[in-house]
Amino acid sequence: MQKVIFPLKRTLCAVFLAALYAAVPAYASGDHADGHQHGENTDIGQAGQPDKAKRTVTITMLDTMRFSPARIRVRGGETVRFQIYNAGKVKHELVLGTQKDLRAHNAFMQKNPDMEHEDDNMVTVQPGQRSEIIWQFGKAGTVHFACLQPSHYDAGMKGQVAISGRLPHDAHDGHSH
Ligand SMILES: [Cu+2]
Repeated sequence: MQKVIFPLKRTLCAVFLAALYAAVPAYASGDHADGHQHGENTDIGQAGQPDKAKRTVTITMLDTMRFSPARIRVRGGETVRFQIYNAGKVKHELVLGTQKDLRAHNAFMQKNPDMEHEDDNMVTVQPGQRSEIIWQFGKAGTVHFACLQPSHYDAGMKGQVAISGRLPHDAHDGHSH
């Protein structure tokens, strides 16, 4: 894979991301469990283990600035293997995050358009290529995803993962379908 990384910009991005995610645990870890959530899930989950991924979801990136599908449903605690295919002719990304983080990150990316960045919750996919994110979702709520290539997010290249209650075999309330 050809990749040009500008060390300074990459560092800036790493610092920016570290600041972003450092701000999250105050809500996510819940030392003060007051249920104060504003409807925003601050727990986006964590990098998943490949052997725990029972389900594969294919997401296609399109030059119409869309992800297909853009709405995905998972269970709380579920580990999903996302196979992400760029069917377009330009580079796209998929970044998982809270809506607030993605908006902030997007604003930052507009000012630093050459920046390459990578972490467990994101991939950059060249035209015609595919990549993968294995992700374990946390508690019920919504995790957002977006392409942060310049102007793509603003053009609507975004989607949502709706997380429902925990997996049936994790529950102890006898609820089943
Ligand atoms: Cu894009």
